[in-house]
Amino acid sequence: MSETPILRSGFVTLFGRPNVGKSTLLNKIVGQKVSITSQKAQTTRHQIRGVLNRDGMQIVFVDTPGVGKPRTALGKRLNDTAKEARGDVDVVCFVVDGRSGVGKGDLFLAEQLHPANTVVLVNKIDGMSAEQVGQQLIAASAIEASAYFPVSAQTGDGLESLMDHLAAQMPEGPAWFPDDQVTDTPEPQWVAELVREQLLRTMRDEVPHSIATRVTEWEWPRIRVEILVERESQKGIVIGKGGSVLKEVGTKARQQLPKGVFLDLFVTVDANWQQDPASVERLGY
Ligand SMILES: Nc1nc2c(ncn2[C@@H]2O[C@H](COP(=O)(O)OP(=O)(O)O)[C@@H](O)[C@H]2O)c(=O)[nH]1
Ligand SMILES: [Mg+2]
Repeated sequence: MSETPILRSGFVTLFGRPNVGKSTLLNKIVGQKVSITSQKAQTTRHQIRGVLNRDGMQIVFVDTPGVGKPRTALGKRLNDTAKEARGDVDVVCFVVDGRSGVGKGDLFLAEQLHPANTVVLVNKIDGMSAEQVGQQLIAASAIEASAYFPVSAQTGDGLESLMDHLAAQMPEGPAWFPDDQVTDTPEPQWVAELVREQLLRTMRDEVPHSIATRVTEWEWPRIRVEILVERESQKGIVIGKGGSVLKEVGTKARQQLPKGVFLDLFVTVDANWQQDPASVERLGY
């Protein structure tokens, strides 16, 4: 940790509908994968913090679960998590998807924001024409905010101007994290997340929402991860023929961990984990 006092610091929340690219943005901004991403809704279930240190400044970005209509105890918990994250922050980056277009869902969510500390990010502009970007910025202007930025979380386009803008909004404050720390997700939770990410990317549509993961044993370099599903039939899908799916998931997750880690994955059926607030709580969501 350096001795240089941090003069400006603050919290910036990434908020918006599922799949608009909030987690991809966070990873790009902090320059390291700290939040898992996929094409499925409900990928992000925890509040994930990523820290950006720049000369004399520290910004803590908070990634949140996308907000939708809750149908289960898990869905409700995720919405609460997103709301909590917006409570006490300096800036809210409200992210919309420039490709699918700004829609009613975005406008509905945006009603809860305070325009003075809201910045709208029109994301996914890579591959969009200047005209399309312009149209989406006009559509986004229906959301009351203090600034609007076209960005691409994938290429990093537009993020420099965004960072300059955010830097100017940061109040004087302490360093919330040591300057070599990029995130505060505990290691076991991160390993469980990497496994869940691979499951999300491998499974077809219905199964992913039924899946939860958690580390049950941590005896370095051996880590045992439990995969919870809701139905017996899903257990078969997750394991795959002769264990093929589980093996692929394990291999891809392990590639992102330090060399020599031994990942031991096993599947259990818990019919109600999503409906039962106690289960949701136990899983740490
Ligand atoms: N083309 C493109 N795709 C993106 C961009 N940002 C995110 N995505 C994709 O959009 C999907 C959802 O991203 P994710 O970060 O998980 O969205 P979240 O639910 O808002 O956190 C993933 O498949 C990402 O690869 C972008 O700037 N350009
Ligand atoms: Mg996410």
